[in-house]
Amino acid sequence: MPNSIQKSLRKYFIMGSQNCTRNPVEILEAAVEAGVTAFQFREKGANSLTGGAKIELGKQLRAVCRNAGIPFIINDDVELVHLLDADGIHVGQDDQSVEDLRRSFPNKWIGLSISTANELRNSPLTSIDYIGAGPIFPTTTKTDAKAAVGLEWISTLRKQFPNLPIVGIGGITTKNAASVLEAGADGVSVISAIARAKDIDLAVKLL
Ligand code: 3NM
Repeated sequence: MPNSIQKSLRKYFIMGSQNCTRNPVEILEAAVEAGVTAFQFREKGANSLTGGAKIELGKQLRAVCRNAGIPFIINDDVELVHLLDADGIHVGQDDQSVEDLRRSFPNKWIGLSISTANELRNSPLTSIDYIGAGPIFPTTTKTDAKAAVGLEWISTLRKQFPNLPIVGIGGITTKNAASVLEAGADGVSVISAIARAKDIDLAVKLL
């Protein structure tokens, strides 16, 4: 159902408790109410939860997505995908191989971050459902983010793969989101543009 993936990527909110200055469940509820089309639980990096606390928060966020009828994707945690019956998993180039993931999860969405032509050459695209392309703009949210690749990376990918679901990531704001779509992405994925917004409703509508 490629069409449905492309639609779900339109406003793709990513977050973990480390990105939030208030209750993550309330932030996700507000984002869902405002119209985000997918959510990725990315509990990772400095100040993130682990073990039982991560699972407990994941359960609550999963429930919000189930009630709203939007896909719930887990960042790079196979066990949690099983435990929370997530709709998919997103991984980076240095995480578990997407071919192994496809064997484990024949029917779930698998997203892969691809930042360069070299990574693209080494990525088994037949095993994935969508590409996360970025960082499009500079970002400080991910401390180990690569150098910004610019909008050209989206247009390059789009030219090569007219039908592959592509979502832009990294430094995307209400002000530059339209340029990401114009370059050919199916949608924008953001952390701080929503998690740190003063007015989540307005931010989601402007994305
Ligand atoms: N992945 P913000 S950039 C989680 O390039 C993540 O793969 C990236 O946060 C990548 O929307 C990034 O606040 C951080 O810039 C995105």
